[in-house]
Amino acid sequence: AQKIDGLVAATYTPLGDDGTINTAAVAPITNHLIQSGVSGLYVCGSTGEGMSLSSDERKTIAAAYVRAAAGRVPVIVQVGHNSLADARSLAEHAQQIGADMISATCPSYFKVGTVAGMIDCMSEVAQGAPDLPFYYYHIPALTGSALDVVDFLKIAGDRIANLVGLKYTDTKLHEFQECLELDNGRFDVVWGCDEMLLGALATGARGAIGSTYNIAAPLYQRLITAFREGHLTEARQWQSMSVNMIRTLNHFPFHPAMKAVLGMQGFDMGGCRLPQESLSGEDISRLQAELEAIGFF
Ligand code: NAY
Repeated sequence: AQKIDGLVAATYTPLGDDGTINTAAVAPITNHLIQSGVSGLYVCGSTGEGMSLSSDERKTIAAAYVRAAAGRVPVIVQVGHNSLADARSLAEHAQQIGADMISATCPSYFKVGTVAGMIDCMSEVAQGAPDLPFYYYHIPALTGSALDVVDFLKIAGDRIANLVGLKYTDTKLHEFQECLELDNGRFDVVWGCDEMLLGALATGARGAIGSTYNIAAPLYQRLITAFREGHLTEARQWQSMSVNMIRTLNHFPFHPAMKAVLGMQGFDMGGCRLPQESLSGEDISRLQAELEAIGFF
């Protein structure tokens, strides 16, 4: 099966001034991301505010990114939903519109208590798009379900026909390595914590999905090249820049700040949906000054 390789941008959902989705902004950012070396798009995840959109809006945004990518890079649609029926219908839609892969979080209001329960939930979703590779989206900090993913893979691998791996958004490198090495590398396990990319590469990562690849893909490309060529000191310097950049972004609500940076780079993404509070004009100026001070611009 096709594996995820390189940097995949967890894309933003552009919003207009009135807070409705602005599909016209999808093509320009997509072209920019592809030109800056991104090798895939992950749509309607945490970054894309998938959980703050209606299912109709999610379908519209997914279709806009698939259309804009036009087969140049794979598009992975995140379809997780508290209603498994809705998740399944989003999966069906992703397959219909020609997305390349799907991924899903588990329900999160009521927590999933056991590996068997997780397999039941995820197989219902994955069956909506039987022709597409399925990645379980492990993000315990947001879903509150911190099941043992190694156990999940061991059992789910034979129960969910199209399960190919995980989007691993946690910080446990040892667990990530275990998932990667399970059954001689049977599963594609994709890294999701941008500020620890170097550690993940050292542990065996091939692909990574992240929000900051939207604004700084070249920085991370240099990190990967330095690592592959064995220049570890240089690779650490690039990672350290990323850590610094993320620390600065975290002085503000993170995703609204990221959207503001994309605005500074010429891509108007608008604000975020509540509960994420958008930045004021004054905040945006302060963010820009702070990023200039660390040499980002
Ligand atoms: C998603 O679905 O958009 C992602 O999970 C992308 C991964 C991001 N994690 C979260 C929790 O949003 O890119 C990371 C994260 O923003 C980055 O490492 C900065 O902390």
